[in-house]
Order: sequence, then structure tokens, then C-alpha cells
Amino acid sequence: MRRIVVLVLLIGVVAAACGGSAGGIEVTDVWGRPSPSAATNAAFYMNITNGGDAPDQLVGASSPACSVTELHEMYMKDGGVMGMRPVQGGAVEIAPGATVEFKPGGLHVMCIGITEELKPGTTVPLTLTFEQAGDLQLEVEIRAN
Ligand SMILES: [Cu+2]
Repeated sequence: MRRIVVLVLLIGVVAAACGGSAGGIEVTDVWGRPSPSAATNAAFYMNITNGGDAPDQLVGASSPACSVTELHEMYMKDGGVMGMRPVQGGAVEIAPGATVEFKPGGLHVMCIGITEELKPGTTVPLTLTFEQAGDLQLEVEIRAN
């Protein structure tokens, strides 16, 4: 039992470099665009895979780089203009065996009120909270456009 715990901890440390996993949930390719502190908002993207047998839900996110963090989606407004809004019900369902992509033009983690400049080549901490898997600590890679 003890050996398993140590192994899980080690995997967690290695995976934390760019993604992470917990309770069948695996998060990879976590990234965001650079943003000067003068800009007020940013968006973070990632892939979330549910390798478990039961559905899970992403219910929240937080980062010290953001005053407020929300789960957002893009949608088509009347007149064919794209807008964004908080996801319905405040949660994103991750079905067993499914991968949900958070990407430009779709789902994203909205970082409202950037507290520090997001510089290319740096990372910022991000915690994703899942209903079943719990909290997952990640690092967001700030990638140059
Ligand atoms: Cu948004």
C-alpha cells in the first residue's frame, strides 16, 4: 500500500510539469497566451480526458494569476457575432472515455483581472476542481503567439 502511495506521488510530481491526473481524470496541454498586465483578462486552454468508468464534472478553477476565474464557452450571438458566457450550470461534464478540449473559439478557463504579466516561456499555477476527482494542481504554459 505504501509503495503505491509513493508511486502515485511520484507520478504526480512528474506530470505537474505540464499537466496532471487524479481519479481517472487526466489534464494535458495546459496553455495560455501572453498578456501584459494592462490587459484585464486572459483565457487558459487544455485537454481533459476521463479515463475512468464514471462521469465527472469540472466544477471550478482558480489561479493566483487571476482575480476571478470562471469556466466559459464561446457561442453565436444574434447577428452572427461570437460572444462568451459562463458555462451552463457552472460545470463541464467529462463523460467516461471522453476528452473535452478547451481551445480558442470554444470552452476556456476565463482569467478575469490578471494580477501579473503573463510572459512567454513562463508558467502560472492553475487549480482545476472536479466533482469526483477533486482538486488538480496544474501549471499553465504561457506560449508566444
Ligand atoms: Cu471567457
